[in-house]
Amino acid sequence: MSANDRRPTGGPQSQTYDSTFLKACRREPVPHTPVWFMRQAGRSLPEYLKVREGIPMLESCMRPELVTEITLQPVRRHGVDAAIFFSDIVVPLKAIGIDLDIKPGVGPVIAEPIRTRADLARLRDLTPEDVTYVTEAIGMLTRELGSTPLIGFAGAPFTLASYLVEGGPSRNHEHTKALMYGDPQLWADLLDRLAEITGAFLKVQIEAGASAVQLFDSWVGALAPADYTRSVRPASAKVFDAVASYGVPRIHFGVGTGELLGLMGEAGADVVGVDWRVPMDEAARRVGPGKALQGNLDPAVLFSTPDAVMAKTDEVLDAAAGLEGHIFNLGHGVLPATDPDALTRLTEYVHTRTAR
Ligand code: 1CP
Repeated sequence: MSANDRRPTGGPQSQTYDSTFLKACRREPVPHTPVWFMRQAGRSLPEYLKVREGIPMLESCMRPELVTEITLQPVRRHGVDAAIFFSDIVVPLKAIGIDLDIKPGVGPVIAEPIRTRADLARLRDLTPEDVTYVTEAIGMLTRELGSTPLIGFAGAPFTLASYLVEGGPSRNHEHTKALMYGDPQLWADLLDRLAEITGAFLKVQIEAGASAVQLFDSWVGALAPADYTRSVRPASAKVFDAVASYGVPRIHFGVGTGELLGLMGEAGADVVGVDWRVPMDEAARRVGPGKALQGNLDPAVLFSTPDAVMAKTDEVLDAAAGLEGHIFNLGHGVLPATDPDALTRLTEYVHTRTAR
């Protein structure tokens, strides 16, 4: 089933159905181009730093009231068209008992990396009881958000595998690729396990009220198309299939994925996220008809002058002008030192320039 198919009859998703963001995801006409920013909550906001003070990252993801407050902060401040649930891609792994931490200034660190068949047994199924704090937070959030959609998210199997196999952030993904090429069956089984867990985690978020989901395959741009098709796409497709029947838009994004855009769309996304390296019109050619696109201002542009930001934004909007569905976003997450006022101005600028 595609995201276009049906209007929900009740619950939070019926309140957000006519929002500009969801219309653009469904490639319907919109009053203006909707805007949200990956990593819109977080260190760029002083109000975030204040409420997070003294609370470790993973712990803050498990406190529903704090999650609600942090998720709402960028919506209040910037007037963006969608909220993204405050959490992290490793939260479901923590929830099934993997010993990991999110280290400040580093990112996720895994105590014992997963590299052998015996290690696979540590990746048990995720049940809704493992993440009751997610269900609770999304319930609180959707009540507060009303007609503003909440985007749920998860890490895609490849990107999760890269953290689990490397043991932490990695530039070259050596261990991950060694496993992928050296033991294709173990690799396939690992990705399949992760697809089950990720699919279950997205279901929890949709059942709780998320109106769209984004699958982040942040680091899959490290792969050549043939390897992606053979070794990754089946698992990503399994995740998209797991949530297809809900009819909520499914967004797929990765960094440096210019050569993979068509294949990532074929994995089952309704919306394909584009980083800043490929112009939106070229991205549309690569993805083909029938999908909306999201992107793609270089987040570093926001460190430039307001005039330069507007000029670069015009380039994005002009390149996206012929698309059936466009959601404006950055080409990757908001950089921590970004001036929040630049994001507010950018949101207003896109709304005004695209008003129709
Ligand atoms: O203490 C802190 O503040 C830690 C910083 C931080 C934050 C605010 C991390 C550690 N994660 C997050 C929240 C987060 N992570 C969000 C919600 C915020 C929002 O978007 O409004 C989201 C969507 C994520 C998803 C995430 N985590 C991704 C995919 C998105 C992307 O940026 O590509 C990835 C790759 C991660 C791993 C991760 N978690 C944290 C860091 C610093 C990293 C990246 C580490 C690395 O470079 O490998």
